[in-house]
Amino acid sequence: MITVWGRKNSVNVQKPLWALGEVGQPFERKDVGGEFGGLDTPQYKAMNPNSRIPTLVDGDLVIWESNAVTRYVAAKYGAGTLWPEDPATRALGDQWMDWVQTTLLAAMLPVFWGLVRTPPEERDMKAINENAVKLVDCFGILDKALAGRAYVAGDTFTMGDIPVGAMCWRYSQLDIDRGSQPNLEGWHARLQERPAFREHIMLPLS
Ligand SMILES: N[C@@H](CCC(=O)N[C@@H](CS)C(=O)NCC(=O)O)C(=O)O
Repeated sequence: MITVWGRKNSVNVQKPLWALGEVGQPFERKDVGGEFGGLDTPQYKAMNPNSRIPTLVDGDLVIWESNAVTRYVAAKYGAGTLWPEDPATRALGDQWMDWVQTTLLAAMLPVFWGLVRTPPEERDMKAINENAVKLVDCFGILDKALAGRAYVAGDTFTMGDIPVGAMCWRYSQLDIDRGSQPNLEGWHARLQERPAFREHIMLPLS
């Protein structure tokens, strides 16, 4: 049985949960991190020396880093669907997965933490507003890329939709001016038709 360690309101935990839901692979989830703590115990650090979530255990394999975990689930349990056989399609999925980590997160984190996890009287509204503009610009890049295609790597849903899709749900829930991003909105609506997206991603932000 696969075990995913991590609280369910962590976006990084939600990525592999969504992937597992897509491929219909049974798993158990253990609450650690946030209010549950438990990340600094010797037992947990033996699995994940970073004291971060998620960590996935599948038999003898222990793996961390949410996108690597998501890729593993896709490759092992979703060959031909989540994990495209065509290298070019897979590369496009990889591109958007890496883009979340290298580009999107830098704008998302100050806005998400500022508006969702910080009491109003303690918010740095200048930093939030500046990063909100950058965040909308980032999603504008994805909006343009989605013109004429149903999913980020082409006509079918793949692992590439998962990290950026999880971020897009949060983006859609933030009280910021997103303007009009019709391709992004259409793609996000398609994601919301997926049972695993509804179960693991569409949770209240706070
Ligand atoms: N790059 C790592 C980041 C992991 C990370 O920072 N996870 C956060 C939750 S989203 C965490 O462990 N926070 C500490 C906690 O929840 O207590 C990944 O993608 O897995």
